[in-house]
Amino acid sequence: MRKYDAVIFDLDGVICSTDEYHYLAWKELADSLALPFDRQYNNKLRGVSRLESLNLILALGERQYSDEEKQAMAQKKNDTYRRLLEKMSPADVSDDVLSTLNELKRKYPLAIGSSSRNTKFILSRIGLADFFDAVIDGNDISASKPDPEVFLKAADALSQRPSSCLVVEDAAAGIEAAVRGGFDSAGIGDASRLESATYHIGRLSDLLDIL
Ligand code: B16
Ligand code: MG
Repeated sequence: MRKYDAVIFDLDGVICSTDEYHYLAWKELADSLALPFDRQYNNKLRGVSRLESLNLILALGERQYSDEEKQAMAQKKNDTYRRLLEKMSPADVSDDVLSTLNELKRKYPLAIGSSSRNTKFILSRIGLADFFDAVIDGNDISASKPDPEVFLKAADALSQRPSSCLVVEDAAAGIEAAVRGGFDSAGIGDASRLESATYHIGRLSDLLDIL
């Protein structure tokens, strides 16, 4: 008997990598504010929403900003980020990821559960706009990871209970969201070192040993 009936994938860091583009866009903003933002600090922003990411960056300085100022900064960062995303293409999906997705699609309904409000744009850039059975992203939720809302909505969209779905995540906030939502999880990348993840995988095709 199989253990899971559906798979929910995080996008950034699992299906493709936009980390560097997030970093470059935040770095441009942080430099303009003379804040000491670097690649290591950028790791803290993984899986976290845009506004929460901005708050973490602004916490590197002393100054307080109004909500309007923060909205303008987040918009500026996103404009830079979107310009960088234009460079993405289907070549940004590795052979390992693509073959694993195709193999799993023959057996399971598949969903995306991402904090990113740019999810649909990224999926179209990488040639996967119509691939998934459900896509729940930052535009569909009121609380971002580590809140489980994004995964609960993805399970619901697939008409599945959380206990029937496996969540695949690269970020600590995403694994915590899975645990809080009652999902088993497979941690990849940074999340492969987290004890709270149910499985620890080195590459996406390792899922084929679990599913
Ligand atoms: P946006 P995921 C997350 O995507 C990223 O990991 C995180 O770094 C980013 O701040 C967040 O999306 C919001 O992205 O500014 O595009 O709305 O890992 O949940 O797929
Ligand atoms: Mg991620």
